[in-house]
Order: sequence, then structure tokens, then C-alpha cells
Amino acid sequence: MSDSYNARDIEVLEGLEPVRKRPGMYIGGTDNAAYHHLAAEIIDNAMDEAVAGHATTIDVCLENSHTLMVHDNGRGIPTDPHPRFPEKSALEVIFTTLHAGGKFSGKSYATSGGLHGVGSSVVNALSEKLEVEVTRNKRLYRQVFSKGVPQNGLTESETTSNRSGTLVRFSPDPEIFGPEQFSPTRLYQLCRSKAALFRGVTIKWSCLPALLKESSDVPAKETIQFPNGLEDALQTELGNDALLLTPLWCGLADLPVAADGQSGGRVEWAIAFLEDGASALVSYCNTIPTPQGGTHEAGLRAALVKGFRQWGETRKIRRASSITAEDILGCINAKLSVFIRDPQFQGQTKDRLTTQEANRLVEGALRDRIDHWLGGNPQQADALVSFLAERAEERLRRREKRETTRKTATRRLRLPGKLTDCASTNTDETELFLVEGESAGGSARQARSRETQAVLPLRGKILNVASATRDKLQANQELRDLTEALGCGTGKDFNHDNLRYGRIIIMTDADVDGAHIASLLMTFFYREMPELIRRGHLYLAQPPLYRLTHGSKTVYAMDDTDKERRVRKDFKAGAKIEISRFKGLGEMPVSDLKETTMDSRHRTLLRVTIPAEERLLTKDRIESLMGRKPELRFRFIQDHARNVEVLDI
Ligand code: TSJ
Repeated sequence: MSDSYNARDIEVLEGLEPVRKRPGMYIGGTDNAAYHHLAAEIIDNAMDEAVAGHATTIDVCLENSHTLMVHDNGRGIPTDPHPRFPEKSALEVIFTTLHAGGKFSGKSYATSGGLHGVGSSVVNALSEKLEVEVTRNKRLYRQVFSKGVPQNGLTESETTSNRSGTLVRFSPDPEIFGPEQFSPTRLYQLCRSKAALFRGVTIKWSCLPALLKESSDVPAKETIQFPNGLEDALQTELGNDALLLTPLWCGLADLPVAADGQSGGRVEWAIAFLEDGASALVSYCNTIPTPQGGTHEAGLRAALVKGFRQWGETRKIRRASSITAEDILGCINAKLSVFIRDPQFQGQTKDRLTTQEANRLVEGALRDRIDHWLGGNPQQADALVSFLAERAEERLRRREKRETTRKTATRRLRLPGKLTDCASTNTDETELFLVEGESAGGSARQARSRETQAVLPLRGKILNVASATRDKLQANQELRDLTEALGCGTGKDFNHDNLRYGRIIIMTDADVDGAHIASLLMTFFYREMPELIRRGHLYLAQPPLYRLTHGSKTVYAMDDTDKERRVRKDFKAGAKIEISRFKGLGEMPVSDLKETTMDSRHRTLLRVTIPAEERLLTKDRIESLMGRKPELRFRFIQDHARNVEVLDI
């Protein structure tokens, strides 16, 4: 082996070692979902090529339970020497260096944030074997990797084919993932949803027949193409659900060209108005799901609210100006997809879009079409807006009733002494922060908004109830104070109408102890007031771990990955950045705590949910987690605290 090969080897190890050491940091775990993230990442890269207009067909073949092949007929990954490492091909750099995505590749639609965009090297690092074949200019280039390490230099040979393209075949490493394997159903569904999201692509799905159970709905082979995109997907999903309006509201718009002359992107939507039943809004950016919503969803909400209110006001429909986004979202099933350049994502799992322009662009495009429809169908428009106004009225009536019950009786007299209450009694705006210890409690009291935010400090003692019986739980002073502060009772005595705060926010330190306390509190809520979680009242605050300062510029970072990213993105290279690590909430300056964690204009909250498909499992899981290792509980939090939302209210 030559010296230069050795040197290269070492560099590769340095490049991808952290991924193999802490796979969870890059793909959110090593479970079956993470296993499929690898597949999604490779397919997303091929989709990027299609969305950018260079590929029309993607082949996805599950060759055996551990091997997936993905091919596109695009330009082929560049194989020429890399400008920064001339001894290596661009292809090798892409597959062996973290963050080797977008920068030099000039991908116009490349997705970024989280796994997206840096993904191919992460997939490579976590694959027992990964083969790449690129065809371009009648040449075939090939390189094979194992656990991220090249097994040969890039080979080059003649081919008779005139077509160009990229083929990647990989097998996730059992050393990392244990016995996990690919699920044909999951992959087939992924292919279908990608095809619906971009009508310009044909996905040719195939699967080794032996992997399919007889009862399986998954075909061994299928050519998937949806000429009507999202509309087809929504139509399939709706089945026989009763609709308020037919046909569906569907459309697409190319967004205005940006000042720099580049495409402003594109938005597509499909909206069904339901008589009743399961409402939903599913959104995407560059075909990547954004389950935590973001600016594009905000644009859709704004367009609907403003459009309907204005119509209602001009037509003098009673209560129309009280219609809110929730009134509308509660009776639609909708899909929204945007394509924009350089999207920005945020949140623990990077699936909330934060690119501000998306808001304006989606609102503009949709508002136009909504107004046009309303004007062209005045009778249906009146009926629809009246229906929404009635929903708004009903909501207001319910709230009034809650208000009057709350103001009665002597409830305020029974509040625990440690509680610092807020002035407002309107649960649409009140919040209770549960904090760990007196010192953090003091900071939180100073950082809060007196009008809407209450603070209840809890002593570490709650720790001792880890495996307590129900009686013991109820005897615990800390939990009694908590129950009293909430006002809604526990177990069979639970009454949602008496809840005193609309949001209950667990705010603990960003360390293992903090996670432990948070999980104990969540366990308490799950056991004693599950309704509270189900109705979406329980949240986790997200205090930052680092503050980065240079000159007058200050940014915060949630964790180590976030810190690295911000050092790179938010500051000039080589700048001397002052980095402080907060040991706990109590040590954080009050102004920092307010701005990053409590102030509703800037903070990020995680809503604690029980995923529908896991409702049955959750009870057992909580039992099994009780009284066991704190690391396990920490996993539980990360897995179950979904739906990051920036609460802009
Ligand atoms: F994820 C992956 F990297 F492994 C992967 C990438 C997997 C698969 C199946 C396809 C791809 C891929 C990448 N398909 N097409 C491309 N295209 C490029 O990387 C490319 C090609 C040409 C140019 C250019 O500027 O000429 C730029 C890019 C980004």
C-alpha cells in the first residue's frame, strides 16, 4: 500500500469517525426508523436531481432484506478532481467527508439541515458496504466503500450506453443497527409519497418477491407516477369521507422570480373541506416532510384566514371576523408542498421550515386563488364561510363557559405557596412553567411575563417517587402542589374545564438530570392526567446549552451539533468566538433565559404527544421505564416529544 493511500485513509477516518461513534447524533437513533432514514436520504438525493430538472426516472429496488439499490437517470455525480483536494475525485469527497454536500455542487434545490444535504457520507459511514456507479460521456465510474472507507480508487471503464446516471447500492451495517432490516411496506410507501410530491418523476419500484408476505399489499414491481401530484395522493387518502365541497381545492403556482434572477420556487396544494372527521395538514419542503410545520404552513393559514374573513366581512356574514386558523384547520385535510432554494430547517429533528420567504410566497399564491374561487362561486363561498363562522361562535361560547366557571368559587385561595401565578385567567394564553429547584425558579420568575406566565419551582425530591405506588405519588408534596396549581384534579376526578393554564411547560436543565426530572413529570402526567397530554397541553421548554458571542453578535446553540453548525454558519471563518456553556438554568442570565426559552416570540417548545400508532404501546412502555435507567428515560423523551412549534401567540 502506498504512503499516499495511507494518508488518505487517515483523513477518511477523521472525516467519518464521529458518525460511527455517535450515529444517533446524525440520524436520531439506531432503530428501524433510523435504518429507513438511510434509504430516505439516498432517495432524496436522486429526487433532488429530478426536482432540479435533470432526471426523469428513479429506480428503487429492494434486492434483499438488507440491500437497497437506487438509480437515477440524471447527470451523474461529478467525478473530476475536487478543487480543494485535487488528489481525490469530487465523488470520493462527497462520500467520505461530513458536510460535503451543496457547497461546491451548485445544487439548486438541495435540501439542507439535519441529515439532509450532508447525508450521503453519513449513509456511507453507517453502511457495511456501499457501491456507487456513475455513467456519463460513455464512461462508467465505480467506487466501493465499506463503513465509509474506500475499498478502491475510482475506477473508470468504457460503456456503450449513451445515458448518464447515478446508481447507489448499500447495506446498513449490522454492527450499528443490530438485527434491523428493510420493510418493503415502508419503502414502497416512501416511493409513492415521493412520486406524488413531484409529478415530474417516475419511480420504478421493485422488490425481491421472497420478501413479500402473501397478505402484503406491496407489489413486487410497479411503475409509480402521479400526473396530478398531491391531488391524487389526497384523493386516495380521503376514500369515502364526506366532503363539504367538491371538487378539492388543488393548485400549483410558480413563485415570483427573486431579485437575483433565480427561480423563486414553486408551491403546490390540495385541500379537502370535511363535513366532520379527521382533520390534517401535511407539509413538505423539496419533497422532505416537515411534520413540525413552519413558515410555509404559516403562509397557508394566513391565506385561508384572511381570505375567508374578508369574504365574510364584505358579505356581512355574522361572526366571520372571529374565524381563526384553528376553526379552518379543524375541518380540512390538506397537503402543502413547496420547492425553494436553500431551505433553512430548525428544531431538534430539523423538520420545521424557517425560511421566511416561504411564508410570504405561499400566502401570496394561495390568497390569489382563494379570492378568485370565492368571487367565482359566491353561493358556495357564503355557505362555507357561514359554516366556519358557526364553528368560531361555538368555540367562543365554550370559552365563555370555561371563563365563568373559573372565576367562581374560592379556587385562588387554595393555591400552593410556592406558586408565582400570572394575572390572566384566560387559558388561551396562560402558561405554567415547572422548574427544577429554587435557583432556577428565581430566574424564571424574573424572566416571565407577569400577565400570562406562572412559575412553580419543584424540589429534586420528586426524584424519589420514581417507582412509587399511586398512594405514594399522591402523598408527595411536590406533586400535590402541582395538582393544586393546575386545578383540574387527577385520575377519575380529572375535569378539563377546571384547568387553569393552557400550556404546562416543563423547563429543566439541558442535562441528564434535567431529562430525568422531565421524564418523571411526564410519567406523572401520563398516569394521572393523560387527557392533558392527549389535548396537547404538555410541553418541554428547550433551553440552550451554549451562548456564542463575537463582537456585538450573539447566538445560542441547543447542543454540540448545533454549536458546530453555528460556529460555521453564523460567524466569519477564523473569528475569535467566545463560547459559554450554561451549567443550568439558574446560572443563565435572566435576559438570556427570557429571550431563548420563555419569550413566546423567540422560543421553541416541544409538544409532548402520544403518537397514534403507539397509543396501545405507551402504557406498557411507561411501566417498563419506571424505576429503570435514566438514559432509557432520556430516549423516551426524545422519541415522544414531537411537534416543535414556534408559538407565535
Ligand atoms: F446520495 C447519494 F449521494 F448517494 C446519491 C446521489 C444517490 C443517488 C441514487 C443519486 C445521487 C445523485 C446525485 N444523482 N444525481 C446527482 N447529481 C449530482 O450530484 C450532480 C451532478 C452534476 C452537477 C453539475 O453541476 O454538473 C451537480 C450535481 C450536484
